[in-house]
Parts: sequence; C-alpha cells; structure tokens
Amino acid sequence: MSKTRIVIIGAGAVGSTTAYTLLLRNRVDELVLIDSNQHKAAGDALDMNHGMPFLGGAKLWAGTYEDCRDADIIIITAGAAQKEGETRTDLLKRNVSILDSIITEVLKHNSTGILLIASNPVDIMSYFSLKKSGWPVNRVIGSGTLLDSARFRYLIGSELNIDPRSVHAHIIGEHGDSELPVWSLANVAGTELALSEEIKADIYANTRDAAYQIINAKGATYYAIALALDRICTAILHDEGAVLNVSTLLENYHGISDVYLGVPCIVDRQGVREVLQLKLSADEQELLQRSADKLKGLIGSITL
Ligand code: 6V0
Repeated sequence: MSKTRIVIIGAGAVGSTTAYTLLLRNRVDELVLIDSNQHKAAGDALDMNHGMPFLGGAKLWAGTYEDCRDADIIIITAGAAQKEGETRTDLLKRNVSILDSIITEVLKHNSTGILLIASNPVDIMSYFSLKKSGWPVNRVIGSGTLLDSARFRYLIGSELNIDPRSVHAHIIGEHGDSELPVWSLANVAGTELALSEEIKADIYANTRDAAYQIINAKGATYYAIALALDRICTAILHDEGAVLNVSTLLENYHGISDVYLGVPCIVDRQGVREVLQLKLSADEQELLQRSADKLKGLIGSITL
C-alpha cells in the first residue's frame, strides 16, 4: 500500500499544532513541515520526533517543496497571524503575496494532491489558491466555518448541558465577521433548541468573536483549528463522505456564485464531493448574500 503524506506549509502556531494533532491521532504515514523560517520547522520536527517512542510510527521531518511531490494533502497555514484588534480582512494583502509564492513552488512538484487552506482570510485565500493553481474545485478546500460551527455547537451544548457532538448546528458564510448562524435548522435529535432570543444572540456573538477573545487572551488560536484541520484530513484520507462546513466555490447557491464560502459539503477522497444546499429562512438568505457581497468586494480589491 502506498504511504500517505501530508505537507504542512507554515510551521507556526497553527501548523505545528496541526502536525502534533495528526501525530497524536496517528492519521498519516509521513508528515513534512515547511517554513520560510527553517530553524523553526527543524526545531519543531526535532521536538516532535523525540516523542516518537510514544507514538504510532509516522515519519516526520522539516522538508523542502520537493517533498510536496508525493503529498496527498498540502495544508497551508503560512502567513501573518491576526494581530490584536486587526480584522481578518486587514490581513488580506500581506497574505495573498505569501500565498502566491507558496503555490508557485507547490505546483512545480505536485499536480494531484488536495490543497487545504487555513491562512486568513481563509475564504479569499482559498479562492486565490483555486485561481492560481488551476486545480479542480474539489481539490482546493478552505477550512471555512468548520471551526466556527464547532465553537457554535460547543456554546449551545454548554448552555443546554448537552454534549456538543449531539448538537446539530451550522455557521455558514465567511470565516469572519459576516458569518451567520443557521438557527432555523439548529437542533438536538430533531427537537427545537430551548434557548431564548437573548441567549441565542449571546451565543452567536461569542462564536463570531471567539478568535478576538482568544487572541486578546493569549496572542493566537491554534488548538481547535488544528483539530478541525485533522478532521478534514481524516475525512479525505479515509474517504469518509463526512459532512463538514468547509469553504468551497459556490455556484448558484441561493443565487450566489463565484465566491468561496463555508457551507456544509460532503468530503471524501476526492476532496469536496458535493455541496449541500441548506434550506434557509429569508433572513438567513439575506445574511448569506451580504457575506458573499463582502468577500466579492474584497476579492475585487486585489489583483488575482
Ligand atoms: P504564526 O505562528 O505567525 O505562523 C505563521 C508561519 O508562517 C510562521 O512560522 C512563518 O515563518 C511562516 N511563513 C511566513 N511566510 C512564509 C512563506 N512564504 N513560506 C513558508 N512559511 C511562511 O501564525 P499562526 O500559525 O498563528 O496563524 C497562521 C495563519 O492561520 C494565519 O493566517 C491565521 O490568521 C490563520 N488562522 C486560521 C484559522 C482558521 O480557522 N482558518 C484559525 C486560526 C488561525
């Protein structure tokens, strides 16, 4: 059987935590860290390799773009992190030029893998990656609102004292300030959530602003996003057909086209196999349209 390989480009807080998560969960045979700061990637590889006697036998090294050759998944977590008080969209121009140079290098060595983008603003970075790579849409995936939906489910579960895994609820749209909660479909085992409008508003605000709260407290967010990236990789490598709120190119989704947004997608070995059209209320449709308009405006402001 051929070995599975994941390359992580950007061994910062998110990249190294993702590598550690994949190792702990024994997801992959080979894991490669690439960073423009080679010392950082080498140090992380050494640190994690010292844990190998306690792990599942994967090979991990700090590599170069040539290691992308046999990669099943290339995760991009490189870039400037959001600073305190900075919106994700403020990061845009800084991160697009970093991404441009990274994809140029990846394309020299790989044409069949799956690009999984986490760098912010993730929906625009994913759209840019699609255009730059020329790869089919199913193989260019953004982490989207998978993390936001996890935060949402956690907060609803905490309020109801129910395991978040049993809460079915979606955040869709931009991974950012214009994301929206799909309250009309949120449920526990098909039953309506016993939450007041005031509590719902709090839950949404705490979901939307979670990154700001965490960055304010400790400078960066990385544990939950690492688990979200691990979840996407597992759905791909195990050909699961899992429904995950990743970012993908929308085509006539409630009338929205040509923009990447987080919506429920079926994810398997092909990447995004299918986009699921949620039945949205009129208010939710309007909010999704606003989220799309915001991102299109930003895309229009940069040269692709
Ligand atoms: P970090 O800790 O500053 O790490 C970024 C890493 O990228 C550093 O190690 C840099 O050396 C490296 N880097 C910069 N330029 C290049 C380059 N050209 N080639 C290779 N490596 C490079 O940031 P952190 O890990 O906290 O965040 C990384 C990105 O993830 C940021 O854009 C965040 O905003 C984003 N996040 C996305 C989330 C999501 O849900 N999608 C969640 C959290 C963070």
